[in-house]
Amino acid sequence: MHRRFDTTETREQRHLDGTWEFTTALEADATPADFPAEPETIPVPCAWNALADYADHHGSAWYRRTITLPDCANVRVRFLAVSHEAIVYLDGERRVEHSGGYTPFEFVAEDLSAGEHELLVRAENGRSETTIPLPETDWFDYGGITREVVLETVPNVYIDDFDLRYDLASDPDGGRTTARIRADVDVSNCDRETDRTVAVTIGETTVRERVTVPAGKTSVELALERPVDRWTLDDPTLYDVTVALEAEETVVDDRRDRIGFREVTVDGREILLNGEPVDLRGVNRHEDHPEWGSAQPLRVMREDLARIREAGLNCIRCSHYPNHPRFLDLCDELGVLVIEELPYWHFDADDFERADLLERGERMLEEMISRDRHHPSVFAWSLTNECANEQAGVAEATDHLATVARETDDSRLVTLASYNEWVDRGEDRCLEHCDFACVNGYYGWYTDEPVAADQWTGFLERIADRRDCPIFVSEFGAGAIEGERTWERAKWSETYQSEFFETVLPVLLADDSVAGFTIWQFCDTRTSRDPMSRPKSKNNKGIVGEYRRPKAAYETVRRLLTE
Ligand code: GCB
Repeated sequence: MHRRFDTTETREQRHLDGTWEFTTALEADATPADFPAEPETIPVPCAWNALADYADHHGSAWYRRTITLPDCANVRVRFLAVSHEAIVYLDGERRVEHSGGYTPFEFVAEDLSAGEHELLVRAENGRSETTIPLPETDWFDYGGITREVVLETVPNVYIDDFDLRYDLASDPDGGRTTARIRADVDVSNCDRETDRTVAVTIGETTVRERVTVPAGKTSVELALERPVDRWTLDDPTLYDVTVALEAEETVVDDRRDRIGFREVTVDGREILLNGEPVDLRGVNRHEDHPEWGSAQPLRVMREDLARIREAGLNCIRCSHYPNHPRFLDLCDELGVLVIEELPYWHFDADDFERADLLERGERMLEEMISRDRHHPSVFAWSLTNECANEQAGVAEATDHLATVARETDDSRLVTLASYNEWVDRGEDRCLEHCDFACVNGYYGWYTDEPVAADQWTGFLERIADRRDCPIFVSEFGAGAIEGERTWERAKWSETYQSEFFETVLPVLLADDSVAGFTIWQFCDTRTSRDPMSRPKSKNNKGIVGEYRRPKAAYETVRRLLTE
């Protein structure tokens, strides 16, 4: 069984999945009153560009639906993702705006009357010089309400959020592990000052603490009575967590989640999971599928993970943005490690200075950490990908983001993906802010010479000379058009791609400075980039095709990693 995100037992919770009214016909300055009398319809969640009618739509679109409340209520509406910019109206009144297509946002409306209410969303997937990501990326900017919308009623005093942090201690012989846990619980009050009891339950231990709102925040310390099983790759143990609000011993509100106990650290060239070196062998994965675009059903996520694990891979870099929380749930359950990333793709110093792009990225970082901090699978936050790391302005922005990441969550590693050229020339000024160094390398693809082991050995030596920390090859790969096989091993053939991994993987596996790698990439993905370098409008570097049919390279990777 699989958990639902945002679970609760006391709140009435509804997923607003289904058919919404929809229009792409409104001008940029339209208001809710302009919504047409006879609109079209669209499913939610859905990426509109995955539908034939809106395949090429880049710009704004409006969504509308009615919600019916049986009684007067306070209502919390949470959007798991709207790509990329959103403005939400309830009964014609603007309630919340959000920028960034991969992190959640919400609003709470108090004292709504029983009966019908109109929910309206303006979504925008056009990119500009003031969006993150910028207009130019190597993935497709699908638009729409691409993840679920959850509506729930909340009582007058309710749990807004909670954050669990823990310290683990093991017996000297490494046997029993005990956990000391701190739960920071935010309680919000929709009306008057009230006393409540906060009860936090993890596994079989419950701890209670009185709290007076609107003071609002309380911290509860727990030492779990029984030893805990650590979350490991072979045995990914998870514990249920309930945070409840009680009034006179009756539960009046609750929120539930799951947590796994594990420690991630670095030591010399190694990344340690629970104190033991872990060999990270992974793949980069975009949220993309020819039929669903970025709004993938759970079945696709499950099948992707099955293919990934079958190939002997235990790690995923969610390139280049926070993935669906259900995907992370699956990684928690299966014992797969995850690097999550912000969509700062190819930014230079001027980009970071434009408008409020640094503050906005900082907010995305906080939203990503706040959403995912209880997932044991997520072991690192990646701040940027291939930004102009040789520029002082980029180094400053990186330093700032790394500080925010560490202040918000000191239990995970911080990294970013640099590029082979800057590292080779000794010009990278950003990797020094990282706990481990991710470097993307494209020797044997974006170079004139065919792939050769010594290019890679030399490259790894040069990184190791420059950075005294674990080295992680975050991208390497070659394009292969599905079905293309050639005798002469020409670029773009499955033969070349397969030979590429046959050559490079053994070098990475044998090098002690390399703590891990993520292959570029899992499957072929749609892109809006230059068609000369992206045949069939795809990034063809998948080791499986767009429909997940294995290419020759998949079999090579599987053989090298599992046999
Ligand atoms: C990269 C980028 C990635 C691209 C990939 C490629 O370095 O990080 O987003 O898609 O190379 O295929 O060129």
